[in-house]
This record gives sequence, C-alpha cells and structure tokens, in this order.
Amino acid sequence: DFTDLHCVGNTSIVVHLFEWKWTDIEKECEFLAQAGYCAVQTSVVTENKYEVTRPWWERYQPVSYKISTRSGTEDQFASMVRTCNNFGVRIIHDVVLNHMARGDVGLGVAGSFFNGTGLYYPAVPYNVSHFHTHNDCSEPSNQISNTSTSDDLRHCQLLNLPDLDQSQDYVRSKIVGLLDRLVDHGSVGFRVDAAKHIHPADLKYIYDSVKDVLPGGRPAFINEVVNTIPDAISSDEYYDLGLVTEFRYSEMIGEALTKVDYSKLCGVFQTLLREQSALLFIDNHDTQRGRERPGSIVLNYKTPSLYKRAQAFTLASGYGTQRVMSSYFFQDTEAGPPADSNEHILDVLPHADGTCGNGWVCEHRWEAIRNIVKFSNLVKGSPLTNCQATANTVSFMRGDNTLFWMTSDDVTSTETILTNLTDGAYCDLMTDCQKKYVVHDSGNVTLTAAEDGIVVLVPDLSASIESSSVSTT
Ligand code: LM2
Ligand code: CA
Repeated sequence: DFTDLHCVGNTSIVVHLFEWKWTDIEKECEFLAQAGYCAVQTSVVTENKYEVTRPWWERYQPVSYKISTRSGTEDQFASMVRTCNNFGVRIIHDVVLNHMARGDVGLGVAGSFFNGTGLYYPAVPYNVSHFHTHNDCSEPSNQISNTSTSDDLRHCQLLNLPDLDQSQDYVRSKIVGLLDRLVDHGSVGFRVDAAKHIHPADLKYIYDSVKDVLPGGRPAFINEVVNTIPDAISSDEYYDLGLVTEFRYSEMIGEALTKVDYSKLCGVFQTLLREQSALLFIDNHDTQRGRERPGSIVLNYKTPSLYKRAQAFTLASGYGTQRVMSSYFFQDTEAGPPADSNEHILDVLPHADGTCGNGWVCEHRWEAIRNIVKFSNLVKGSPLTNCQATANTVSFMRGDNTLFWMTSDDVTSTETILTNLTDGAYCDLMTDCQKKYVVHDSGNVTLTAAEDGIVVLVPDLSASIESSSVSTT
C-alpha cells in the first residue's frame, strides 16, 4: 500500500509549500500542526540546472542527486524534516525521476558539472548508456506528442529533456538510493513528477525496493498522471502504485464555480478516479499558471472568493486525498519565487490576519481554508450523504450531525432546506461558532450566506455546556 501518508491524529490534508526554503518550512510546521495539516509537499530536492533568469521550472531539470537547491542545504533539509516530524507534520517531496537536465555543458546550482547534449552527469553518475535513445522512440522528432503510443509516451523525450531508462538495474539503483536517503532523513513519501512517462512496472520495482519509513510501513507515492486529454495511457495503470493525480477534478470544479452551475456538483465524485487512489486539488504549480488544456478553467488565488468556495467544497467532501496549494504572487508565468538581488529566496513572513509578506500568498493560512481544514479533520471517515444542489447552492451532510452548505451569492441571501439533522442548536464553524442556527420541524434549517458564501453546521456545544452547567452548579 503506497497511499498511506502516515498522518498523525485525525489529519489528512497535504499542503504544497511551492518554492519555500527549508528553513521557512521548518518554522511553519508548528502552525501546520495546530491548523491540522497532515503533511507538506516540498519543491524538488535534488540539485538542478542553473538558469540565468531563475524561473521556477529550472528545478525540474536535475543535474545530480545531491540534496542542494535554492530551498537550502542538506543540513537545513535534515533539520526541517526532523523538526516537522517532532510536531507531527509529515514531509513528502517532489522528485524528478523521468529525466535529467537539458542543454550544453553547464553547472548545477550546487556546482556539479553536466553535459546535457552528451547525456553525461558525472555527479550521479549517469552516462549516455543510461538514457533512452531515438531507437527506443518511434516519433520522428524523438518527442512525446498527443498521439504518441503508450511506449512512446514513456520512451520519447518530454519537452526535449533527456529520458532515463528505468528498466536498467543501474538506473533503478541510483533512484532507489536517492529515495532511501530521503527516507533516512525522515521523509514519508514522494510526488513523482511525470510518472505517466515512466513504465508502471519500472516504478513498481523502484517503489518496492525503497526501505520502510521511520513511522513504520511503506512510503507514500503521489503519481503525477495528467488525465485531462485522453491518450494511450489510463490512470488506473497506476492504482497499484499509490495515489494518482485527478486533474479532471480541477477543471470540473473550476468550471462549475465560474459558470455558477452548482447542479452538477453532487454527481461529480462518481466521475472521478476511485476514492482510495484519487488525489484532488483545485490547482497545482502548472495549472495555476495556465499550463493546462486550452479552454479549461482552473481557479487560483487571484479570484479568492471563487477559490475559497472551491477549496471548501473539496475539503468538506473528504473524497480521496486532498492537497492544498500554497503559492507566491506572480504575473509572469515563468517567474521564480520572490528573491533578493543575490537570487536568495525571500523569507515567508506570516501575518496575524492569515496573509503573508514578502510576496507569499499562503492560501493554507487563509481563515476560510483553515476553518474548513478543521471541519475536514472533525468529520474524517464520516460518509457524505444527502447531497442537494440548485443552480447556485449546494449542501451535503457528513455523518449524522454536520452539514456543509454553499451559495454563489456574496450578498446576504437565505435558503431553507430540509436535512436529516436532528432538531436542535447548531453553530457555523466558519465563524468559530459565533453564528448560531436552529434546526426545527424535523430537519428544516434556514441558512444565511456569510462573506464567503459558506456555512458549516456543527452541533452547538456551548448550548449544551450552558444547559449542563446550569444543572451541575
Ligand atoms: C511536470 N510534470 O510532469 C512538472 O509538473 C512540470 O512543471 C514540468 O515542466 C515537467 N513535468 C517536466 O518536469 C516544467 C515547465 C517547463 C520546463 C520544464 C523543465 O513547465 O516549461 O521546460 O519544467 O524545466 C523548460 C522550457 C521548455 C524547454 C525545456 C527543456 O520551458 O521550453 O523545452 O525547459 O529545455 C524545449
Ligand atoms: Ca520516460
């Protein structure tokens, strides 16, 4: 089983701290533990090619398997993992196993020499014999295309990047060595970049060979399989290999909320990858920059009110495993993280109001998202029932005594719905239970849109505590 994130307590949600430094993640873990996040997904850990303009995507071009990047040194890395584990927050890493850096002779960010044209990476070491050649790929261009066969999708080059041959024992041993080293540091899992472009049988061999993680049991793997455009590969080929990214969900939720077409929301889960495998997210570092299917709608932090609703619906549903994106502000889709004139990444500066300074968005700290994380943990394992939707409202229950409701309205509007809630006193978790509701006449409740259009009803414990304190004093 490669789906277990080894979450501590009742937590389950992953937060992607995209381009954060190890020292900042280390500082953030106390907050993440309090907020109830299970795990952090970090940016790529291995040494990458240096690009003069310092785009975020340079990190997807590995030069060696040294743990040394713009995010920090191996010592800082080790300290981060240790501290976060002590707070009960797990660490998983983005790893690039499909390819190596492209280009002529150059240096990686930790000083390692490479020759991309000659397929020579002496710091691993890899040489030309460890890569797929044009003979392994039937595309005249040696490049993956939309119409490639499944073998070509795995043997040809993705974006001109030198494609490793993971069927070779030597290549497998280098990759397993890297993953074992990360496990030794205390990491519990990996987001495998471009997993779609690696044969599942090769991944199976590699995953089976990685050692057990420190909490005990197998590491988790999030297999990145883009599934928005049908092609020769099907996501279920990865079901035995851990979690699988569900990119179709990002588009469906983006479209339903943008077009105010809530009526399709109750049926959405039946159309997705099976629950034990599905990894759901509103956006990731690619899709939030519009690197997605032309014409598709994916939300990001730039439309906060839609984004909060999308996140709330997703986390409240509890379907599959969920990942929250945490970004930096960008205009230019190539631009790397906020940095000083020496190209050092700026510190994340958390503010008390749920925002962050120095160019960081910190979606995972937004109050609405924190409240819904609390709800998700509270109802973990409770089935989703009674889903009801109109064109612009949707509601469902989790278990017997909680209700999620959402409206597209930003102004105060009300809706009365019939639920299966027991009559009595409830309060809205989105307002820290300040706002009270009464369920009456066998399950009727009148809901009022708050600022973000989201209401989460839970039993009002203060009502019962007050009445019980009356009887005991
Ligand atoms: C991924 N998943 O499968 C990542 O999520 C995605 O962000 C990566 O692309 C991709 N796979 C390869 O790891 C990014 C970025 C690309 C960029 C690559 C490599 O979206 O634009 O490609 O990283 O750094 C860049 C250039 C591209 C060029 C390539 C090779 O943008 O024009 O291709 O480098 O030099 C000729
Ligand atoms: Ca490949």
